[in-house]
Amino acid sequence: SWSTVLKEKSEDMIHVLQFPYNGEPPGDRLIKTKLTNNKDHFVRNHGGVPDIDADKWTLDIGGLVKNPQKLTLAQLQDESIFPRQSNIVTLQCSGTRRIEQIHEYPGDGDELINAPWCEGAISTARWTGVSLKKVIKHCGGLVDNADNIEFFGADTYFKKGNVHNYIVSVPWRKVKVHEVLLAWEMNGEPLPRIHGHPLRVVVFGYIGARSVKWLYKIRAIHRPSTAPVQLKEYLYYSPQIGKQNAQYSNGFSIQDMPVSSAMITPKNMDQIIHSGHIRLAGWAYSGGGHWPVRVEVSGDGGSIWYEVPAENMSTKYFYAWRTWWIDLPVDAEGWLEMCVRCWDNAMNTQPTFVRSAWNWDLHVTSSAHRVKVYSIN
Ligand code: MTE
Ligand code: MO
Repeated sequence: SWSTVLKEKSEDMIHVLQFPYNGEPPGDRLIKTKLTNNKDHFVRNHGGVPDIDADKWTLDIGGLVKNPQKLTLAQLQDESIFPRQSNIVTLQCSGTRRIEQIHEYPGDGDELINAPWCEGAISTARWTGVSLKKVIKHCGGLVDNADNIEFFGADTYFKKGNVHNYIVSVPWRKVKVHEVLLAWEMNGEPLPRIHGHPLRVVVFGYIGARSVKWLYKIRAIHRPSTAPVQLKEYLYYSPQIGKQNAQYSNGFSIQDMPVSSAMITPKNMDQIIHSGHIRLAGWAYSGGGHWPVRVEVSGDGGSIWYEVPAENMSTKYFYAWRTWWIDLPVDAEGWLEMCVRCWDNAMNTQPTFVRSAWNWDLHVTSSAHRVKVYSIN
C-alpha cells in the first residue's frame, strides 16, 4: 500500500509536488554523509509507484539484438552467468536548483513536470547489479548497426491529456564502457519500491531522467527513442526560445550533467554572528565522466575567490559528488553575497549568473550558487 511506500522515506523530506511523490532531503543531512541514506535519497517520479512482484517479473530484451530473451531476476543475479558490478554513483535530476531559474523568470511554468527543486535533487549511493553491456552480450550482441538502447519503465503518467509509459534511451557508446548498470541493490539493501524495485537503470554521469526505474523492457534501436519523454522533455533551449515560439527542434537533448555545486550552509537570508570567519559547506559534482577537482568560494559576490583546502573535500570517486567545507575569512558587517563554484578535471567551471544560462524549460541550473547572508561582527 501507499503507506508502506511512504515509510521508505524520511518524514521530513521536502515535497516539491503534492502528487506524484517528488521530494528532496533537508540540506544539512544531505551533505553530512558521502553516501546518502536510502531514506534520504531524493525521489523524482513522473507518475505513480508500481507495485511489482519480483518473483513474477521478467526483463524483456529485444529489438536489434541477435537473440531476444526474457530474463528473471534470479538469472540476472546468477554470478555464473553475469559478474556483479558495484559503483558509487551520484544521481542528479536536471531540475536541481530550478527554483533559482523560476525566481529569475518562471519559464514553462508547467509545475506538474517542472518541480521547483532546491539544492537537494541530488544524492549518492552504492548501486549493485549487472553491466547492461554484459546482458546485451548474453543476448548475442547488437545486430543491424543498432546504436541506441531504449528503456521502458512500468509506471504510467499523464501529460497534456495523454497517458504514457516512462520511456527513454541512451546511446550504445555509453553502454559499451560499462557506465550503464542494471541495479537491484542500493547501499547494500534491495532496491526500495519508490526507487524502482525490482530493477532500475543507473546511467553514470547523465541526468537522472535516463536512469529508468521499474524497468521491464529493453529495446536495441536505431537513433534515440521517439517516446515523448525522450523527444519532448529534457531539452535545452536557447535563450531566445520561450512559451510562444518553442519547438522541440529548438532544443537539444540533455545527457551529460555539467559541473555544478551548491552551498548548503549558510542558507539564503541567514543572519550570522561571527568572529572573523563564516563556515560554508556544500556539495560539488560533475557528470559526463568528469569529477570535481577544486571548489572555490567567494564572500563578495564573486570578485575574490578562495580555494577550499583539498583536505576539506570528501574522497574522489569517478562518478560521484564531493562534499566540502571552508571557514571563510570575513571582516565586514552587513549583507554579503556568498558564492561557490567548482572546477572539474577537464577544467570546466560554472556559468557566473543564473541568467547566463537561463532556459525556457528550466533545466540544469548550474551557475555559481549565490547565497545572501547578513553578517554581524
Ligand atoms: N523512471 C521511471 N520509470 N519513472 C520516472 O518518473 N524519473 C526519472 C528517473 N527514472 C523516472 C524514472 C528522473 S527525472 C530522475 S531525476 C530519476 O529517476 C530519479 O531517481 P530517484 O527517484 O531514484 O532519485
Ligand atoms: Mo529528473
